[in-house]
Order: sequence, then C-alpha cells, then structure tokens
Amino acid sequence: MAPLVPKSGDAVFASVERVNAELFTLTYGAIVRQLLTDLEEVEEVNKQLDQMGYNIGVRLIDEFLAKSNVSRCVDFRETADVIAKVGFKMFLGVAATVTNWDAEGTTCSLVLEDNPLVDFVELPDTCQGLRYCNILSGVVRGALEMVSMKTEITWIRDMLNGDDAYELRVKLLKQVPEEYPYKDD
Ligand code: MYR
Repeated sequence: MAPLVPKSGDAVFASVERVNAELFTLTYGAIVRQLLTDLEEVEEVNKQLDQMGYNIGVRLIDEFLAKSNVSRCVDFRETADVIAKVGFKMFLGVAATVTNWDAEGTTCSLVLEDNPLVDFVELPDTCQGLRYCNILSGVVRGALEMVSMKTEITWIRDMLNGDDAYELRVKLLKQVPEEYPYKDD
C-alpha cells in the first residue's frame, strides 16, 4: 500500500479547483436540461441561456476589472485580446484565439479549441439547433455593454454540432463614448 503523504498546498488547491470546475460544468448541464424540459422549444432555451449569460456578464465585469488590473483598451482589437487571453482564462480556465478580423477592425472571431463547459456533454438528436454554450456569448455581450460597447455575438462553429472548434463571431455595433461627469464652467 502506498504510504500516506500529505498533499502540498498547491496540489490541494489544484484538486479543489478541478472539483469546482467539474461541479460548475455539471450544474450548468443540469440547468440546460431543466430549461429544455420547461421551455420545450430549443430556440427558447437558446434565448434564455443568452439572457442568463448577459445578466452574469453585467455583474462579472466589476470582478474582472478589479482582479485583472487591465487598463482601458485603446481600440476594439485590444479589447478582443483582453477578453480572449485574460477574461476567458480567468472565468473559463482556457484562453481563446482571436482571428478573422474584418477590414474595419470591428468584427473578429474568438476561437476555443478546448471548452470545459462541454466536458461530459453529448447532445441527443432531439436537441438539434441547441446553442448549448449560449451562456458564454451572453456573458461577453453583457460585460462589454458595461464598458460602453454594444455588440452582436453569434456562434459560427460548435463542436457539439460536429465542428472542429468553437467560434464566436463578435461584432462591435456601437461604442458609446463615456461622458465626462463634471461641467467645465
Ligand atoms: C476596457 O475598459 O477598455 C477594458 C475592457 C475589457 C472587457 C473585458 C470583458 C471581459 C469579459 C469576460 C468574458 C468571460 C467569458 C467566460
């Protein structure tokens, strides 16, 4: 029998993190399943997941800004990099790649090759059209709205539907300039 050796602090922390991530993944799966039962229509479930994500995103931005120490981005390209490299890493545990920019620099793709949210997930045929990860697009949309960026976000690749990666198309619709809060007189 192997001797009992106490785990180091780091090892304990890593296993707690793994258990937390798995618990989160399984809980999310249970929520999606319940929504499918309650709402019946896949399109309604997609909307609901997006809305849930949005509600999370508008709150999560404060935690993100406080913890990440990122300063104001100079343009949308920098913002996309921050979301992909810092935001996704912080809240999902994996970074995304930013790619496929349009000429104006207002639309790009965030690509995930690994997505912990779908660990243990297999979609039955009855779930055709389900955007299982819609919570993520909602989170990004909500968080960006809180820093004055209105976006439209759509999934264009989804491994649960047989694609080779997850790809979120992020389009900046409008950037509301922040108002100077004091009068200059
Ligand atoms: C700025 O104010 O210019 C910085 C804006 C940074 C926005 C970052 C939004 C982070 C969203 C995290 C998404 C996590 C998805 C799992």
